[in-house]
Amino acid sequence: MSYDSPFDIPTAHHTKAILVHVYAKRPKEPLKRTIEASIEEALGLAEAIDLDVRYHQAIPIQRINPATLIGSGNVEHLSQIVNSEDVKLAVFDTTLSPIQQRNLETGLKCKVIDRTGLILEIFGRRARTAEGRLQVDLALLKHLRSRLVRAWTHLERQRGGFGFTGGPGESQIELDRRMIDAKIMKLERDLDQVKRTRSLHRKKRIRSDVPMVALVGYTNAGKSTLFNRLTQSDVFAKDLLFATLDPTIRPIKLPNGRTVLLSDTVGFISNLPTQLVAAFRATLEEVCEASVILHVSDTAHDDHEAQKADVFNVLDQLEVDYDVEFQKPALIDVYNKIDLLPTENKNIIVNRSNLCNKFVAVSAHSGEGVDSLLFAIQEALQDNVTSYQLNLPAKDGALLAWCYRRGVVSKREESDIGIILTLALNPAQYAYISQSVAHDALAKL
Ligand SMILES: Nc1nc2c(ncn2[C@@H]2O[C@H](COP(=O)(O)OP(=O)(O)OP(=O)(O)O)[C@@H](O)[C@H]2O)c(=O)[nH]1
Ligand SMILES: [Mg+2]
Repeated sequence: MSYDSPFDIPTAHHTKAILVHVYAKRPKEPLKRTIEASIEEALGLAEAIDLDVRYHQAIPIQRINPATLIGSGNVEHLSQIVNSEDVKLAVFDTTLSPIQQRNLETGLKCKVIDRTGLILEIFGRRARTAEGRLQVDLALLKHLRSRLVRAWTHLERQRGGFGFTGGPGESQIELDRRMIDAKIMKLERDLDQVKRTRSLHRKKRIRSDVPMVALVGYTNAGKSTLFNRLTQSDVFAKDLLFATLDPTIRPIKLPNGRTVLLSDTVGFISNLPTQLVAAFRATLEEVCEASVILHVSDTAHDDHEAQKADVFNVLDQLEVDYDVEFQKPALIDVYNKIDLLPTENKNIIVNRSNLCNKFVAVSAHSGEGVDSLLFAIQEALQDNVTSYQLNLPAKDGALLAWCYRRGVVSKREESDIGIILTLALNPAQYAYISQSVAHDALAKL
């Protein structure tokens, strides 16, 4: 699939790049991550678009320089490296103002992108479905609109096709802004359509009473690997940040025979641009409406705790109303990659997991703990159930099969007129059955 980088980063070759991480020399709050870990992650992001990072540096900042962020001495030093290594791109692992970006490009004599730009570039290359493309394009345009200080070559190339000639005397920026606004409006309309279709699908699923279980977590936590193990499928999973972008949904069977739908989706990261969170709302709505959220984390990662905090931060931005007390949706903490832990640490986590089913230790890699996870999901879904007795005429095989498929049958007796079932039903299941049988056939126990 060809991809036209909005930041003009060549996609065919390993572009030579430098990476600059900046941090406050005297931070107001203690840092959540070490500087090394932050650089490691930024290098991972650069790798995700095949950059050939020739040099990286962490620069302490005492005072933000409004013109260049890092000050002229640092710019001079970096420009020498850019020159000697024939570097084409400088990635700043922070947010740059449009002015800083432009001045840095002039000073370094190469293209400059910041963290948001880098993440948008990755997402742009990963998006495969029409919906993914729409969401990325929308986030990208909003990003570009917020930094209209110069003519964007990307827009330059596309200009002309939209018929925005503008009146005489209008500035180029105003023209760009109008063009972008028109495109944003169109994309928002298209996305609305996608949302409507998604919501229809969702309503259908709710009607058919197949609960949704959503995987969420930091990028590279192992969501897709776990998804593949649970669904016996083969979606793309790799040691790569943002390997997954487009959501996938597949059915799985719980130990009691009940079928649920499992969804895999885009991972989160610290400082996820708000435009991206907003743009991916349609995709992430699956998460908002899931009956159970599986929060997958990489237990073996040094930044495990900081990553968890970042995920909950994004869930809050999405206004997902999860609940560890198993109201709706239930949240299960899945501690993944336990195979990588030293035995002692692993034992502590596994023991804790044995005590509480809101917390499950697994290895998506080896399969250890996956059975317990299935039981934990089952348990979370049992929440909110009431016992009923159903007198079912023997001829109603379809409803009988429905009850077994959903694993709600706890007792079965045969009588002269049919079958008497004891059922554990949640309100949606109760509503479904009560519609399908005579009103005195279903009674609360
Ligand atoms: N050792 C070990 N590696 C794992 C485990 N689960 C996943 N991995 C590895 O971790 C890397 C990331 O896995 P993915 O499943 O792609 O992670 P993800 O959460 O889907 O990541 P994104 O789609 O990028 O958000 C891959 O190299 C997996 O093989 C595990 O339990 N143990
Ligand atoms: Mg994935």
